[in-house]
Amino acid sequence: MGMESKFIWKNGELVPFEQATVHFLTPALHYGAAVFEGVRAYNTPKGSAIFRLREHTERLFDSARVLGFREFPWTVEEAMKAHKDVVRANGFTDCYIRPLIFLDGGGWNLNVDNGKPSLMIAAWEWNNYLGEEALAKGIRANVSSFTRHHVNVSMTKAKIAGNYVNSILAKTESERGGFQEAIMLDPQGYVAECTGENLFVVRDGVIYTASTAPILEGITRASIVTIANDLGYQVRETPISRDQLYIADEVFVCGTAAELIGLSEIDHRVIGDGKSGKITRELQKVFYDAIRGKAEKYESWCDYVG
Ligand code: PPE
Repeated sequence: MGMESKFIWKNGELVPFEQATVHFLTPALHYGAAVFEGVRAYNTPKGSAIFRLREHTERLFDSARVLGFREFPWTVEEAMKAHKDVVRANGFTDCYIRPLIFLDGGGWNLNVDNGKPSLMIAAWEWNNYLGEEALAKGIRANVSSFTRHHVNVSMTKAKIAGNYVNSILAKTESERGGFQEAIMLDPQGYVAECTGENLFVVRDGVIYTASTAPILEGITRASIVTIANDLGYQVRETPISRDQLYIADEVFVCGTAAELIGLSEIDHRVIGDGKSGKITRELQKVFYDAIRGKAEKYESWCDYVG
C-alpha cells in the first residue's frame, strides 16, 4: 500500500509530502488528543467526487468539539475546500482522504486549553481495506475479547485518535487469530460495532442494527439505511446479542474505508450459506453505484472536486 502523494494540506497551505511532519513533543502524539475522519473520493461520470463531504467535515468539527476544542481557525466550508484542493493537487480521482485535527504546541498538563488545534489533510490511493477477496467472498470475523468503549469512559460519537487504541487491540488479536475483522460488544454485552465499521444483521427479510448510543454514527450506515428503506426494507434499531449473529441469515459491515462487505463466518460459525447474502448484494450494488455517481437518486451525496 503506497501512502505517498505529492502534497499534504497543513494549516492552510499545501506542503510537499516530506515536509508534512510534526515534532516529537506534539501532545497529540503522547495522549491521542486528536480527531480524524475517513473520507473517500471516487471517479464518477462527471469527474472525481467526494462522498458526503459536508457530513464528514461536520462530524470532524463535532469530534473536535467533543474533545474540548472551542475555537477553530477554519470554517467547515474552508475545510471542505481544503479536501478538494488536496485531491486536485495530487491528481487523484479515486482516493482515501484523512483529515486530522490535533492538539499542537504547548498542550501539556492534560488540558486542551493549553494548546491549539492544527489541521492536516492527506490523501492516498487505498483500495481493498479488508483484502482483495472481501467483496466477492465476504470475510471471517470473531467476537473480540476486548470490550468497546463505555459511553462515559470515552466519547463514542467522536473519532478521537486515542479511542482507536481499543480498535488496534481488537484488530491485532483478530488478525493474529486468522480472522479479518473483530466484532466488538458494548459494556452491556450487546453488539456495538467493528474496529472500523458499523454492523447490520438480516433475518427473515428484516434488517437490524444497533442504536447509535454506544457507537460511531457512521455516514455509510446512514446511507445504507436510506438505501434499504428506499428499496422497501424495514430497518430496525435494536440491541443485538452475540447469538443473534450466529443465527442471522446475513451479516454485513460498512464504513468509508471498508465500504460494504458481507461476513461469511463469525466465531467459526458459517453465516447463511457462507457467501455474501442476497440482501447484502442488493444493497452493495446500489451503494457502489451511489458512491460512483451512477445512482441519480443519490447524486446529491457526491461533491464534485471540479
Ligand atoms: N465505526 C468505527 C469505529 C469506525 O472507525 C468507522 C469508520 C465506522 C464505524 C463507519 O463510519 P463511516 O465511515 O462514517 O461510515 N472508520 C474509518 C477509519 C478506518 C481506519 O482503519 O482508520 C473509515 O472507515 O475511514
